[in-house]
Amino acid sequence: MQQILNWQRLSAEQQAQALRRPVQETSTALREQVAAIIEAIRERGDAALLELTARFDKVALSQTELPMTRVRALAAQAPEKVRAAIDTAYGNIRRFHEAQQPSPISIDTMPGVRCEQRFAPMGSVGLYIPGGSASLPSTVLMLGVPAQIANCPTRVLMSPPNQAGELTPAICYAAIKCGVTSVYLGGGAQAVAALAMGTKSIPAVDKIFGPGNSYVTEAKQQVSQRAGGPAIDLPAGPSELLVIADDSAEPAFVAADLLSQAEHGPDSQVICLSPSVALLEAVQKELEQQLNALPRRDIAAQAMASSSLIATRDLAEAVAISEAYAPEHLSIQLSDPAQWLHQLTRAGSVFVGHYTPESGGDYATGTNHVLPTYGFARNYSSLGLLDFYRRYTVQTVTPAGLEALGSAIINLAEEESLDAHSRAVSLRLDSERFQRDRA
Ligand code: HSO
Ligand code: ZN
Repeated sequence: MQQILNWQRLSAEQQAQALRRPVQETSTALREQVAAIIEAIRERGDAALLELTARFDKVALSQTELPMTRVRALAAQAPEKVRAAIDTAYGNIRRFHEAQQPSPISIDTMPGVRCEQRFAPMGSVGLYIPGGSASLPSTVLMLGVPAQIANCPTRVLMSPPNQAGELTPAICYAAIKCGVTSVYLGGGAQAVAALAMGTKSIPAVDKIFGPGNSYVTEAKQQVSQRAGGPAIDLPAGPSELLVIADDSAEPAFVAADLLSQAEHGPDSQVICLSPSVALLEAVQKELEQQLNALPRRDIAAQAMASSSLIATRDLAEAVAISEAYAPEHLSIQLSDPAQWLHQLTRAGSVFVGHYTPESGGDYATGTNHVLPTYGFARNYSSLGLLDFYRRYTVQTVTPAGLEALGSAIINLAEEESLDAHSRAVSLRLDSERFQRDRA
């Protein structure tokens, strides 16, 4: 049975232990293995990718591409129920992300000096969809919809093949809805390397998006550090959920939410904080009952081993713990959630009240489920439309503007002993052309 800890009675070391995230594998061995895979793809491209797919995914493919004609045919096989669900999720994700459209800015910082901020879509994006124990059409939507709204011209999807050497109808249906431009088969570090450097069949992309295991994460880090390498979205890690609940919470709802994240993987972490020991005891009972009924109970049980139920002095203490932990998902099942919401900013995504299950955000409310984990909610943002754009600036100075600004530029250039900088101004101000144009 899940233990209940009393925060006030724990030593500082025990408190840290209760919130310690499961160690992520970042050994030298992992780094070297990933570097070798990247090198193999760089040297031998498609041939290496096909070999690694045969070795790791146990599928012998004759080509890396899943042609769009085949993607369309597979999409047509998706059951009606699945298509309708994807349609609903797609609509909400689209509405929420369309509202995030950035507006260009243009202001005169002083007369004759105009500054602009503009946005341009990433030219080509690689959308990586992990394989593993669950197929994730929802992740296709979370990456594909913003890429489609931003109108990135090249939108490449890559995912490890199933045993038939293809992708599931649901993944294909979601890919078609998002207007993915091409689909390639491959997973792990080798897929990331192929997207980063390109092969004969796969185009190199400007930015790679998507969650994955420790190999994928390490590969994304390594390729982004190469000269001319792609940008990457955010450091992804195992899924997390922190619930803050009071006496008004429904123990069965809380337990169900905790288990929904625990079932992702043995390294997922879930935490429940409450000032009510009675509530925690009821959650504890519910966890036991609900866990036994789950097909993925073995995975969830392993995750529960590094998870905790914690009794806090009051809600303010629970809020402080959550802010320090910075969870990927934060659920507040409280009688007056609005009272606490404004204090809770360090989370990837917040789920408010008794009727907002965390799985709602995973699939269909409209928010993005690609979120900072592992404490990165402290200093990284949730994935959104802006991540599919580059932001850049433009400035235009008129003769009158340069006359007004000139001395500031010249004096700063002199302070920095950069003569050519200063001359680029004085030469203009002293020119005959300036005398003519100023008039
Ligand atoms: N909770 C996961 C996303 C997901 N859940 C996909 C189900 N499918 C990370 O936010
Ligand atoms: Zn989930």
